Amino acid sequence: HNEKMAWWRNAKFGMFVHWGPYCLYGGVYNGFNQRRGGAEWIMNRCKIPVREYRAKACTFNPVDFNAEELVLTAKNAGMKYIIFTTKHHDGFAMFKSNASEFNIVDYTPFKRDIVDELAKACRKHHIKLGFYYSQTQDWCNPGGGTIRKEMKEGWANPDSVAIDNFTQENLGGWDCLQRSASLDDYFRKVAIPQIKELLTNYGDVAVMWWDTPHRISKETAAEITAELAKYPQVITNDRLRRPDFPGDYKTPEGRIPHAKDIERVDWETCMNIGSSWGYKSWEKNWKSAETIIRNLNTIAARGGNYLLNVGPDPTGVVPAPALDCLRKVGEWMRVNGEA
Ligand code: JFZ
Repeated sequence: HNEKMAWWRNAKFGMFVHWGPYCLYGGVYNGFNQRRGGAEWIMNRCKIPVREYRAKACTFNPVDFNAEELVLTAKNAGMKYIIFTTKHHDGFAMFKSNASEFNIVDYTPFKRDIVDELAKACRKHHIKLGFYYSQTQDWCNPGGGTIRKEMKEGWANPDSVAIDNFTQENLGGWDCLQRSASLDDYFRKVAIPQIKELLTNYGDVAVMWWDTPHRISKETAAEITAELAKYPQVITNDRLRRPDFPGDYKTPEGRIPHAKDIERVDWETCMNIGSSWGYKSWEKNWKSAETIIRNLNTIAARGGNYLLNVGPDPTGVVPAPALDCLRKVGEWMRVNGEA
């Protein structure tokens, strides 16, 4: 355990990247700004039907994406690792997958395996690469899990799609296509095969970053854990299943824990550089470089890591205010940080 954690404990600073076809909406649906939640949640928040969301994903063509540029943006800011959303809750795989055609290579005109390009660029520039993978929630693959199924007042488009009544807690969401298979089918046919693809097709994986530990069974979590055991270098966070699969480190979100609560525990605060994980076209609340530097220092002083998120836009580039902030952070690091 200590051996595989060594690089991670030294790293202190990493880049989180939330990127997928949700960036095409940029937090706007049918002319309305999404009112709540991150822009990566727009499909769920606005109850966009599976067919419609898939049609949108078909147009994803981020021709300006350059993996090396992204990796160098991180490296120049003093970051030592990248955690990339290989599949977020929308179910779209940013890598070539044989388990679901809903992936960047088979479903879009772009046809490039983004995870592969990132893996190569990270190896070239000595940056560790970890994979965010939404293991239970999957809104587009049949049987995938869903939370927040119901429409609520105040959402951007309360009448965008008719919602029928749900009877089984652990089955899909607002669209009958999601309920055409069971959650168990989804794990067997999509999630577990994709996790195996991620662990085998891209060289050494530094971290598996699970998310939303809802409704995954103990058996399924154990099966995934057994698969991971074949790759002893892989570090995992604490969001596979709670509370019996604690992983290697804790993930306080958007906040910096007090030192007295986190003694002798590995932890990583994940935080946005703006106000949304996924790209939001109308973002106004960009954090200043001063804020980021102060947070990084507080976190490092308390023994944690800082995972700072950026959300590339539909063309494949990180928004200018974020780049500007990271450049200033890098300047500070070169003067005050450790080389
Ligand atoms: C989850 C995702 O739903 C979200 O889109 C993003 O990927 C984020 C990093 O993780 O959201 C969470 C997860 C955990 C908490 C809050 C939001 N939490 O523990 O407070």
